[in-house]
Amino acid sequence: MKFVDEANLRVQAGNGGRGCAGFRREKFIPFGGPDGGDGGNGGSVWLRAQEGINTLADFRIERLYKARSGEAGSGNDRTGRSGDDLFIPVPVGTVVRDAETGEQLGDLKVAGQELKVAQGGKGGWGNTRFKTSVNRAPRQFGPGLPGEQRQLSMELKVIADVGLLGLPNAGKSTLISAVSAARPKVADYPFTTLYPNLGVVNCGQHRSFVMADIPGLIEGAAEGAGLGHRFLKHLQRTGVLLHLIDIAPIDPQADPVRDALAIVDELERYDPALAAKPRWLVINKRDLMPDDEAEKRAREIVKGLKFKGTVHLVSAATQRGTRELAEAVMRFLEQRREAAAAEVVEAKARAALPRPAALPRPAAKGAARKGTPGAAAAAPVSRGTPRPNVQSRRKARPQAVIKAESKARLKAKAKSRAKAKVKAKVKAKARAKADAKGRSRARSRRGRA
Ligand SMILES: Nc1nc2c(ncn2[C@@H]2O[C@H](COP(=O)(O)OP(=O)(O)OP(=O)(O)O)[C@@H](O)[C@H]2O)c(=O)[nH]1
Ligand SMILES: [Mg+2]
Repeated sequence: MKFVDEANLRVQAGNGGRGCAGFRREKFIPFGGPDGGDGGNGGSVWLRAQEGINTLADFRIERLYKARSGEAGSGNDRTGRSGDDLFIPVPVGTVVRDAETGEQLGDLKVAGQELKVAQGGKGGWGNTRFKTSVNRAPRQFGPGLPGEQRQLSMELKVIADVGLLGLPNAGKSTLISAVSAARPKVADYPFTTLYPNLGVVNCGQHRSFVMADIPGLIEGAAEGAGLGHRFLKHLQRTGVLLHLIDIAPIDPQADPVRDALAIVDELERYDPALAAKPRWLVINKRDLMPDDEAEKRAREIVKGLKFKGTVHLVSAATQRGTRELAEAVMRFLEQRREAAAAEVVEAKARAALPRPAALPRPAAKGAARKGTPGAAAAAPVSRGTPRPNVQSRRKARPQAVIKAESKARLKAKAKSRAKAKVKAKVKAKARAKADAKGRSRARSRRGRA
C-alpha cells in the first residue's frame, strides 16, 4: 500500500434529537399534562490510535466521517435514542490539527489513545421539562443542538527512537536490514527508498529500540531537490540521529565532508530543534578498503567536519561493527530513559514535600504596643505548630468539673422551661378572660337591641 503521511478529512458529529411536545391522553384522565420526552444526544467523533496501521492512505479515499444523530423524543416521557460515537482508527504518531485555525488538537502517541474531534449535539428538551406551576400545558420543546463540524488535517510522524540520516546510497537501508528484521529495498541507485521504514532492533531480553530509515537527503532539499525534506518530520520524535557517510562514494567528485556539512545545513533549515538533537557519525562501507586506510579516511572525515561526538566505523553489508553500534545506541537510550525516569521521581518527591512553615504570626496589636508579656506569648505561634483544639482543651479539665457543668446546664434549661410554661398558662388565662368579657358584652348589646 502507498505510504501517505498527510491527509485532510471532514468530521461531522451527530445532531441532537428534537424534544417532543406531547400530552397524556387517557380515558378517565382529563388534563393528563405534558408527557413529551427529550431528544437523544448526537454521537461524537473520536480518533483512536491503533497499532498495525502505518499510513494515512485510507483517508485519501474516504474524506467525510459522520456520527449518528440522536433520535427525537416521543410521548409517554420517552427519551429518543442517542447516536453512537464514531471511532476512527489512525496510526500511532498522528498529529491532528484544525485545518481552518491551524490549532493542534492532539498528538496520538500511544496505541489506544483517543481524541474527541467533534462533539455531538445535545438532545432538545421535551415539553415536560417546561412545565411550571403557572404553565401546566407547555407547548415548547427544544429542537436539539447541531453536532460540531470540523475540517481536520492529519500528519503522521512515525514513532522511532533512532533515525537514519544521509545521502542516497549511503547504506541506510542496508544498515536497518543488518540490525533489524526490516527488509527495505536495497539497490545501488539513489532514492531506492521512497518512504520511511521502521525496524525493531533487539539487543537482548526486554532491550530493544525502533529505528527509522528515511529516503536520502541531498543538498537543496529545502528547495525541493530530490524528494525534498518532507520526510525529515519522521525524525522529529527520535532520541538520536545516525548520520551515515559513505567512506568511498562511487562519484569521484564527491566529497564526504562537504556532503555531510550540506546535510547538517538542510537539517538546520528544516528545523533547528532537529539539528540540535544528538547526532552520531556512522562511517559506512569500510569493507571496500583495508582497515588502516579506512581508519585513516575516517579520521580525515571527522577532522574535516570538526566533529566532537560519537563516531562508528562500520560495514553494513558485512555487518562488521553493526552489533556494537546497536548496543551503544541501546545503552545511550537506556541512560536517557533512566535520566528521564529519575527526573519524574524527583519532581514527584518535590511535590510531596511538606509545605514550609509559615512565617510567625505578628503579635497582637495592643499587646505589642504596650510591651506586655502577652506580646511575647503571641509572637512565637506559627501556622506550622498545632494549636490545641476544642477536644484537647476539654480533656485537659477534670471529669468532675465537666459533669458538674453539664448538670448545671440541664438544671438551667429545666428552670427556663418551667418558667415558660407558667408564662403560657398566665397568657392563656388572660385570653380566656378577655374572650368571656367580649361574649358578655355582645350578649348585653343584643339584649338592649
Ligand atoms: N560494499 C558495501 N556496500 C554497501 C554497504 N552498505 C550498503 N552498500 C551498498 O550501497 C548501495 C546503496 O545501499 P542502500 O542501503 O540502498 O542505500 P540507502 O542509503 O538506503 O539509499 P537510498 O534509499 O537511495 O537513500 C547498495 O548497492 C548496497 O549494497 C557496505 O557496507 N559495503
Ligand atoms: Mg534506502
